[in-house]
Amino acid sequence: MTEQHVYPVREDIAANAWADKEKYLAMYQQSVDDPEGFWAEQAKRIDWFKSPTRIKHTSFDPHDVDIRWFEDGTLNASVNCLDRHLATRGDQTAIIWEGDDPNDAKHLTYREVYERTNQLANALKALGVRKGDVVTLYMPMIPEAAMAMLACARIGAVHSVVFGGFSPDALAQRVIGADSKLVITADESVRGGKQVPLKDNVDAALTRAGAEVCEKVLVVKRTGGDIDWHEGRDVWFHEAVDDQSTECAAEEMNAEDPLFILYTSGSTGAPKGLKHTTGGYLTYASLTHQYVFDYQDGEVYWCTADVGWVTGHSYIVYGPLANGAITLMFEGVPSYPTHGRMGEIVDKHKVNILYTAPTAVRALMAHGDHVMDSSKRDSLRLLGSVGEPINPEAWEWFYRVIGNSRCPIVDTWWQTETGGIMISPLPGAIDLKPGSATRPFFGVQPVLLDSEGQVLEGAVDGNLAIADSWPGQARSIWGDHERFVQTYFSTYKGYYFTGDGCRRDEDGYYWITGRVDDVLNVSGHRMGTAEIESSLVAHETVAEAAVVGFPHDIKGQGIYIYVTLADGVEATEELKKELAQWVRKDIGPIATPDVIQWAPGLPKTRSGKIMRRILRKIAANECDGLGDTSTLADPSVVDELIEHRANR
Ligand code: 6R9
Repeated sequence: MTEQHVYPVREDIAANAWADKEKYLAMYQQSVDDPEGFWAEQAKRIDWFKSPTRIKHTSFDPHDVDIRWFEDGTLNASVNCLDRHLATRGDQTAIIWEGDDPNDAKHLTYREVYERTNQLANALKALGVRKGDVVTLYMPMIPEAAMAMLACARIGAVHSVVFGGFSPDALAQRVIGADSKLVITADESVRGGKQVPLKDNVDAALTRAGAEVCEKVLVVKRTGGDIDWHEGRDVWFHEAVDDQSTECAAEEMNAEDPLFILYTSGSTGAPKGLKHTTGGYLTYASLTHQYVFDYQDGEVYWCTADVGWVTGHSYIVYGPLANGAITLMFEGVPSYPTHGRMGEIVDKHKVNILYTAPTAVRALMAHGDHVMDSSKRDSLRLLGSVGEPINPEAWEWFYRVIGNSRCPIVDTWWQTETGGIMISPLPGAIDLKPGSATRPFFGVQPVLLDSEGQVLEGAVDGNLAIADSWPGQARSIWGDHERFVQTYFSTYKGYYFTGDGCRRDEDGYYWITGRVDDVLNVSGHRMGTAEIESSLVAHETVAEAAVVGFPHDIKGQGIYIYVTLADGVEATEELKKELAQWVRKDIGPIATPDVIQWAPGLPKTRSGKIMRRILRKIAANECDGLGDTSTLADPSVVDELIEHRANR
């Protein structure tokens, strides 16, 4: 462990930062001693129609999980992201868009985004969208995606963004689950020089049983590629929007009215639509964006995530725009047309703050230091990491090569469920240790517990839970509050359980060790093993399947699959390929299996539970330390699996 290596706060950063050491400690202390007072003060960063007087009403009691913040306040998120900046920075860039093609870029000012968003909001109304309706977005990384989110917010519709890499079935499941009447998409998206048929995927999704709830499809013309047209259902975005008025009165929303749903994977069952509400979420996204990235007026800020993930919601759209920041949105992939692209974009747009994922850093690192030779990256001041634990080697490389040994790295731990960053350094306040997310943000009280639910003190390893509510927290699972309670509040009574393991060191720093449940993290994307397994068993040749993660140099975790075939089916290499394609098509490219091993039998307890612990060890090639196998119904299956381990 390279834990001894500490990077002290840079004095020049501390001198101008929003928080130095003393200020962080004082604010943190107040935030936990007097949450009401602290958050009442912080809520003033938001423009309210009616300011909240009731600040915090939260219970983690499993019999009555009830989370409300600022509950008598009213506001509109799009007003906070757009209208309130017009007077002071109407002509300042809000969004820098960098296309997949390096020759494609544009700048949109706050006024331009405001006007287009209002037009779109009017168009949505004309298409029959009303307050409380769910609108599904299945879009490329183009400014229209951000504007669609804000237009929904403006009229009180709830957006549900589905990552553009998901399959038609995955999209259909989410459209149906949210009872969504309208989908906004594009003809095609462009990534790495290739077209992705978004509209075709929507067409396919809407043929699935139940998907007829969706009545309208609004289509942005991105490439002009060939698409099918469903008269009466499909509407061109430009035709619906161009003639609308650039003024649309903003709906007055209660702080606890839903702002969006975002589906994410859990350890069991279908993906869950986490429900985020308006007042607490926006306050938290904007406060964390300011302090964690130490955002200073006029700086160019680039988060490389996709808007299909929570990181894109909070740190491309809502946080930065609420703060009047310049946010860069990149359509493509970091390896196209060359591996130097990320650095070239930094130089081209003079990016000051770069927020990316460990998997992207490791992919670059694999090409050696010269991969960054095509850029200087002199404009960078701060780096950020999110999505999975960053191993100290990748951290050091990120710091030395991308950041020219000059820029602090904020390693930000958080989740779809948390709405915003929870554990992270503040660059002017907290010394860095490569691989550690360091310390909690204001209002966040991390707790480590053992498997019996005992709270652990001091330097120790445990399961990470949070002791009290913070405003950005998800309020429920859409349409299934009971599942919300079960998933997050029943493991440890009185706590929110994160599903992550974590170590606390002697200095009180937190080191996230990864998921302790059956959730995989592949290139920073969350995937439930159960989702992949149920996809496989739906194939006629498969009797049973077990999915585990294994250590992967670039992706962090790879997908390793054990398949038991149905009687009489021949185990061929062709079939392996077919099954890999099947999963890819069913869920999306991010779920493509890395390894498939035939398993005549799976290790099970006598009660029939698959012992994943053993399968994980075999997949990681740690066959010596399998631990206790005495509870297995048939221990010989393990020897068979070890003997035929898939060669990698
Ligand atoms: C924001 C986001 C959440 C899971 C989370 C954890 C892992 C995210 C991390 C990290 C270590 C970090 N994770 N950031 N692990 N260090 N800085 O990624 O949300 O997609 O919901 O994933 O990702 O395991 O529980 P989401």
